[in-house]
Amino acid sequence: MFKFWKKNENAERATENAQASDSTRPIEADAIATNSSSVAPQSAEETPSAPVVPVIAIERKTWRERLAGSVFNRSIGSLFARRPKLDDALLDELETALLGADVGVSATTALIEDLRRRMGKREFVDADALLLALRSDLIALLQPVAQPLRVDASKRPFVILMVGVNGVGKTTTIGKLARRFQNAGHSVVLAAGDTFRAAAVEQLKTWGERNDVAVVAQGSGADSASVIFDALQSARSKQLDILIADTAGRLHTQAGLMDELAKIRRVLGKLDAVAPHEVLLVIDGTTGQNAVNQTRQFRAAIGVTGLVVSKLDGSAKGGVVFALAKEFGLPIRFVGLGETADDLREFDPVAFVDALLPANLGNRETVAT
Ligand SMILES: Nc1nc2c(ncn2[C@@H]2O[C@H](COP(=O)(O)OP(=O)(O)O)[C@@H](O)[C@H]2O)c(=O)[nH]1
Ligand SMILES: [Mg+2]
Repeated sequence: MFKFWKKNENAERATENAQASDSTRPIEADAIATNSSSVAPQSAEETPSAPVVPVIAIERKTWRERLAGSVFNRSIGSLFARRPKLDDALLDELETALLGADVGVSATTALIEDLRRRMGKREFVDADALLLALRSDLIALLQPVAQPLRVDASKRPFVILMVGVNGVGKTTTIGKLARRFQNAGHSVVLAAGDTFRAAAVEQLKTWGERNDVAVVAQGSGADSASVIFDALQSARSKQLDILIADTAGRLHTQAGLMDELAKIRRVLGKLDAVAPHEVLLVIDGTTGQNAVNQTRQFRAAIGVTGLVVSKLDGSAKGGVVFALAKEFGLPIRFVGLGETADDLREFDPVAFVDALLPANLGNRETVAT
């Protein structure tokens, strides 16, 4: 018995190690799979007698798997798994857990106040009922920001500018987006606007080669705005549908780099007065409350039309998504649930909340699958 348990523990550790090394491993071409081919075998394993699994159920299963390790999932999940009494102490514990999961003071206060008021009116029979109310409050908070990116075909090429601090996942997200748009039948070109580091241009070119997408680059040290301008000109002459432009990571303290973003907009404006048509700010889901600061700064420097929250798999706390929704109300276009090309998902509040607060706590019926 002991041996068997030990073996499992080792297996778990091996998986953890594999996951840890995964995060530093470059993405291999053969690791890129379509949504259906990567998730179908898992569901087939679990339900051998039911080969037809609704796509939405498979999708939600993936969200649950990827977010299972989040602080939100663990701390709030274990709080309710203890089957607590319905009292003020539960609300206090819940408040602490929400703050600890990066939900932020403003959103946490609003959520707890709503639950306290309804508890006072004896709306809940037990803690499970309160959990259900929390889940629907969380979904309601996110629903207004769940606005998918729609490529306006009248803007051709549709220009997407990717911004954010260093290492958040801009270049990776561009690779994922290129793949997604190509699968949807769009022609795509990428601009290597991160001219700060030679490695950044190479990284984008690798993604381009993998997806058979052209990359416009001038090498490191070039002027970012002029690279993106060239790419726009070339995309126009080739009548391509979408241009996605990479930029160097920058901090609000780097005034010169922040000014560069304004310059990119100015220069693009010479060809297309309303370009870029989408400015996507990538936020690393593991950064916590600093994400709020970053959003504020980039919004002031260039204007942001949509967010991508990356790295929600693994060690993310998960709660920062609520903080951002409450603070800014900016559309959350996509979330990153892993490093491969099929790990970019359109933001789905129900799947997200279901994954953070497991459906086996409380009433399963409320979480639609
Ligand atoms: N686990 C995980 N890693 C990601 C995700 N998105 C990006 N990364 C990793 O984050 C690291 C930095 O990404 P990169 O695209 O180079 O960031 P950039 O500096 O903003 O361009 C790389 O190792 C990526 O593989 C994600 O959704 N999940
Ligand atoms: Mg990059």
